[in-house]
Amino acid sequence: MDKIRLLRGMIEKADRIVFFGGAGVSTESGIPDFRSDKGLYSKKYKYPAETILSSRFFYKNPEDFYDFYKTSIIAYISKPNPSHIALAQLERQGKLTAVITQNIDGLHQMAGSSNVIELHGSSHRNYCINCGKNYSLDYVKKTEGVPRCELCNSLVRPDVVLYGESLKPEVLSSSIEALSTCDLLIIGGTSLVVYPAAALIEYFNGEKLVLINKEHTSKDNYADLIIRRPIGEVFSELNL
Ligand code: CNA
Repeated sequence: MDKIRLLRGMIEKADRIVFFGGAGVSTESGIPDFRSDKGLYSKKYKYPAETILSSRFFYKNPEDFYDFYKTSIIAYISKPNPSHIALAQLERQGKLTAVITQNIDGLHQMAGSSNVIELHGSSHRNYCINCGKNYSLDYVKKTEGVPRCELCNSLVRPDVVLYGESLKPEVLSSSIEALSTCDLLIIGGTSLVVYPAAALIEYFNGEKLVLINKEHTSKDNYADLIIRRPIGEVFSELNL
């Protein structure tokens, strides 16, 4: 049987589906991932991308951080693709209980998903590190250079988890709850090398595990079905 039909059958049979995804879910929306051939880690910058996206670097060199962050990440945030749209549709059908994402682009919400657990936060939320005033993504995009607070002129930072920072406990606990109570887990567009996010899938204890990723991952051996194709194409063909 072809893999699309197999996956469709699993989705039909499941009552509680969770989707766990990463940057590969948004590459078909034009947002580069980190580790693909053309991903951000393959480009030459003044500093390695992992260094720039660390908490230590952010507070020491906000100019360089924002230069990279604005031109290489948030500039590309555009429109949801068929993966985001199909996952929102599955939630409306009462099949999908949660999307757990490592992405910070907000495209799942834009597509209409409501239970989105953002492991690494969101570029759509920003706040002043001194007084806590909130700012939109637009504010950050439109400010030249480093965004500063209108009230106290302090640094505004994205509500994203930078390297060296911890994931929020409530985000971890809701992910564990969703993963340990679903019967079908679909993992897609993630290299599964970023921890602790990748370790969360160990909490899955349900019937079927599906992996949709262009490349091999360390969890391939755990999967009941592996589809090594662009995930947007897979969801389009599913025709949910
Ligand atoms: P990654 O390490 O870059 O891995 C992406 C994986 O997806 C790779 O294995 C690719 O082969 C695969 N892939 C790429 N495109 C597709 C596609 N169309 N269909 C199927 N597979 C595809 O990214 P991870 O998410 O695993 O790493 C976690 C980091 C990346 C998180 O901290 C994110 O915040 C961060 N990130 C997020 C965004 C975003 O918000 N859109 C963009 C870039 C990086």
